[in-house]
Amino acid sequence: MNHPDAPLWPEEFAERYRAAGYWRGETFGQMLAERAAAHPGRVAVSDPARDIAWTYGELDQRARRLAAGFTSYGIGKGDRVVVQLPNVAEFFEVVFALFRIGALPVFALPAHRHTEIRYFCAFTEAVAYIIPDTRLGGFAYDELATRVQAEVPTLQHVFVVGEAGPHTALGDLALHPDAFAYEQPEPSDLAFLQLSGGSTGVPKLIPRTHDDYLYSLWGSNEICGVTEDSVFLVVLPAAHNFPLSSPGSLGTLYAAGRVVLCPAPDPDTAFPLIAREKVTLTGLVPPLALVWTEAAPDTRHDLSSLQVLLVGGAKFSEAAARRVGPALGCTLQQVFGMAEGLVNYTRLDDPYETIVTTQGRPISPDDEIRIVDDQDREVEPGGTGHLLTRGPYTIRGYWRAPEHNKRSFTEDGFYRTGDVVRRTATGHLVVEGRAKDQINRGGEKIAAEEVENVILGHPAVHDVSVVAVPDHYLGERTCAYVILRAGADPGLKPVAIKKYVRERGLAAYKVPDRVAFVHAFPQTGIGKVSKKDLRSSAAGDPGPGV
Ligand code: J2J
Repeated sequence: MNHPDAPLWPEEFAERYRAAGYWRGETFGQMLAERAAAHPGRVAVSDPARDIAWTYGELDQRARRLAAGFTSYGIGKGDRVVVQLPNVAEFFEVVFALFRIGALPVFALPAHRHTEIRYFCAFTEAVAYIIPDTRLGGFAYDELATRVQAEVPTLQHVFVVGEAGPHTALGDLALHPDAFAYEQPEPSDLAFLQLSGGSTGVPKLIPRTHDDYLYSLWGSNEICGVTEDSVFLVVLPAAHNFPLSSPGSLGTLYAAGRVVLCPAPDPDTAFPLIAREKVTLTGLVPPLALVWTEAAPDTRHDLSSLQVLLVGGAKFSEAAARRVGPALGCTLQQVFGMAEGLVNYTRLDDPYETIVTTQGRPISPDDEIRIVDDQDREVEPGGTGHLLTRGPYTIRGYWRAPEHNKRSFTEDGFYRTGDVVRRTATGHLVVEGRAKDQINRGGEKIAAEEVENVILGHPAVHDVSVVAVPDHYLGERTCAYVILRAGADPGLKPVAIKKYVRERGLAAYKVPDRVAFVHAFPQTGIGKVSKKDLRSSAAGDPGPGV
């Protein structure tokens, strides 16, 4: 299928995925309307910290009103809208309103700052940007928005959840649902743009359709046992692909279950909510899973409703995986997924050893997996190699990135995940490493090149290389090796580089944990910087630095 901004599935594949029943011809708007008709009085979304609980009927009504409001501002099908909201109920009102009118949410994370937001707005030619007020967001997003609006000519509107300040309050936007007619999207249309963890200078945008994403939701629901009795706690940032779709909040809404928003991920915030709301499943990155398993035995809160804990986003060590069941009294489900598509889960009824030692197997019988060597030749069964994948919910290309797509996809449409894996005899994947130039900081992905480009802007810096160093808690941390210019101020301290990165307005998690000044980088045989050698020297003695 051709789309002006994104390569989609060739027609023969689309036909196959429809015929197999994966693509059900639904849109998000229809899905919510159907749930609201079937279960009008059942609670869909609760935001206990703010005393909000909306039924399916209310959520659908709110999304329709907001859709009319957006339409009255001239926002419509295909328009991009950058959404940067914390875990608040309005996140769902906003995204379902945008889904309904076929406008594409661009899912920014609350941690993103000026550099990222300006890029998302400019690159997608966004017409609107949706933010929380300072009280809700804990950061002056309104000031950021004013600045970005002055820089990006397409950005006409800033809508605020809470106090409007100089912008427009989202609450003032809701109009009567019949006030405006709008064109609704087709199931094969794009639904939103998700962010890639990335390994390049600027983040890539992932175009997902209604058809493909909805399949990943109901496919996940079957595997994770999500039904209308499920209560899913959104602990990680709501817009991230994992808590959104694996099976996440949207999977739970698909099943007519209940979504509960957790404003912060620490046990002191989450455990009382689990007890009060009788949460049945949630998803965590490994460092949080460690904190939760440490805190659970001493808690006075009743966690017995919790049936399944999904852990993914980064490798969960076998030792940590073994601690989950005893500490939390629930079943661990490992998940190895990616916003580009492919999601693997251990199955709830897998043997215990499989659950604690593998990262699961794909959702779909039509998820094609190839494990190849550096020359794209399949490795021996059970061998370790690069993971390539293609299937009914894995993209065929990034949004407006034709050159990059030639490198990230094979000619026959397989996505090069950058992950190094092996497959067990049962078809489960074990993540053994990574070939992409990325740091996975406890599930938060950092493209080395993005940070390197920022550091290269420092007047005293001649060259820089950002690598991962092992960390007991996060799995990996970042270390920036910097070569200074010949005439650089000898009094310059490594900490000045961190400050510089922060001041460029990059998300805080991308600021290097450690900066070290060096005279040269180790080279590979062909004269390229050897990040492998840098990583091993960082893991050993990182030398002087901060
Ligand atoms: C090792 N590495 C993992 C795991 C992801 C569900 C779960 C996670 C994501 C996600 C997601 C891993 N062990 N269990 O979107 O729907 C690393 C791999 C992968 C990259 C994708 C979902 N689970 N990873 O983490 O797009 O390197 O999605 O390619 O943020 O995270 O990152 P992201």
